[in-house]
Amino acid sequence: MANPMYDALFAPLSTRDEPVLTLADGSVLTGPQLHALIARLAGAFRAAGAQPGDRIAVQVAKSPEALAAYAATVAIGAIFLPLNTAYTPAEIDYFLGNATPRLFLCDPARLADLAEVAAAQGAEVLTLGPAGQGSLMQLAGAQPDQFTPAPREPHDLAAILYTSGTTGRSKGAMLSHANLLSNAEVLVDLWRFTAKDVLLHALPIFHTHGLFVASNVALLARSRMIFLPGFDLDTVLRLLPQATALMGVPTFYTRLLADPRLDRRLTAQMRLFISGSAPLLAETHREFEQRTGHRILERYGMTETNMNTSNPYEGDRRAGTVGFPLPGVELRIMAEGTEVPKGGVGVIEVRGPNVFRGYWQMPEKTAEDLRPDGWFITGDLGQLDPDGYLQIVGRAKDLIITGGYNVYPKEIELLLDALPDVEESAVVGLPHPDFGEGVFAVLVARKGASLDPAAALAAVAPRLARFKQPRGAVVVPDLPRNTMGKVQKNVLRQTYANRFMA
Ligand code: MCA
Ligand code: AMP
Repeated sequence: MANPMYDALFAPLSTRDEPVLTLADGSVLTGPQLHALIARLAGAFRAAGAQPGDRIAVQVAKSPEALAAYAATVAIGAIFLPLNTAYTPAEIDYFLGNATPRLFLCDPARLADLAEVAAAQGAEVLTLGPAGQGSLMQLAGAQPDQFTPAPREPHDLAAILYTSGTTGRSKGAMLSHANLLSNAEVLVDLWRFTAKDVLLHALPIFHTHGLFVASNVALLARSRMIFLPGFDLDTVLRLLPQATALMGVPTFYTRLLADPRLDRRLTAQMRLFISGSAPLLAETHREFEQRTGHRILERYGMTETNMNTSNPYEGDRRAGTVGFPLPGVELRIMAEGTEVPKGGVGVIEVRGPNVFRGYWQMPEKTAEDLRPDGWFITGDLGQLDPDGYLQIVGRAKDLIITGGYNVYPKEIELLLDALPDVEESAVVGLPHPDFGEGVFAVLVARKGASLDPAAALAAVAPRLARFKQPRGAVVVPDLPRNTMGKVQKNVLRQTYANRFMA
């Protein structure tokens, strides 16, 4: 019986008798070793009571065991639910309450903070630390290193990834085996990944970019991965000469460019540099080419859709554009209910086998964004140039992208507005030299209250992952509004534009 993702991505490991993961310290895991690890974790999940269709929520450091936990979840026919390691217990409480997972896997060092949250939401806790310590591996130790995967249909769910909502509550994007696999197949082909490639993997594996774009593509193409716990500049520079491909967010590229060690010699054997998750400045694209001779390939995706467009592998990789729709993906630019003529600006909509199956238990939210005929409304503003290259020119949604992580202002505004001395607030993204955009709060004090901006930020900090916390704030008498009474965030962005630029 078939299990589409297991069969395509993980079953082949059993016969790849070669290193498939190289770690930062130079140690390796061969295909059969990783395959056996997946089998033992699958056995452990089953022993802990997980059934096909159950959610398994995971908030752990990146490691081979964490990657194997993803594979093992797929193997038992359950649904993988990865969570940013920066999330606080208050944030985790929401995800567990909404997704009602059977199991919650967390770092043993955070067990004291999270056990109560998990118990309140009815999830059983297992632990996994960065070095493989914790109860999961203890349970796995007693399991066989062979495993028969649970049968799954292509439309069955393989993962739920949460993406923030404009109302401030995150929505779980339901992704099927067919969604994920079809996208990986297209990308392997388009970007020419083969068994000769070595992917320098420095992204987190709790979001689409590192988990599905990077890991799925490498596994499907049987490429080796240099699997790093995160983006450490010195380590990446040291290991670049051993790699053929890198996938990163724009911050990776600006940090690399800021280091004089980046040059043609260091990147001579590289085949491909890919950027996505946030806009890559045309200037970064040009500087990178001048310094290394490589033209970065920029692509565009979303949690709900995986990848939608890509610059060409062969042909002109145009700075400031995200290229063409992927094979099998339809794309249109819409304004006021109709498709705009080529060259016009409107909201990007996409349709194809990559488009998700809706938001977990939120049919109204699904109906707002996913049309009955399959078109998904991205909320990004785009424009097609005469040659058909897509340019992202803005966002119809109120969203900040900082270092590749999405922050929805509404979530932070709700917390700030609830403070006793705050009358109202507006949170905006301002140009930031390292993260592209930095989070900034504009506050209005309640009548008669004396409001200290730093104290206000400190008060909301415990409920927000560090990357969501505003890095600056001001108190103003009033927020600028248009004639409809809507806060003019564009005016705030202009007024404070240089706040983070030294
Ligand atoms: C860390 N910090 C951040 C961020 N990351 N603050 C704002 N934005 C961030 N992205 C905080 C740290 O907690 C720390 O706080 C301070 O900033 C400095 O941290 P630093 O050591 O410089 O950060 P880092 O650990 O080096 O991380 C930066 C990073 C990382 C490498 C850019 O954020 C990262 O790996 N980003 C990739 C995100 C990603 O994978 N996105 C894909 C989403 P303190 O001040 O307390 O010290 S998927 C997606 O978007 C779609 C589908 C797509 O198209 O791909
Ligand atoms: P996520 O919530 O992680 O799914 O983020 C998806 C959003 O990231 C998209 O809707 C875009 O706004 C943004 N994004 C992804 N890739 C790019 C890119 N290459 N250029 C500009 N924005 C991007």
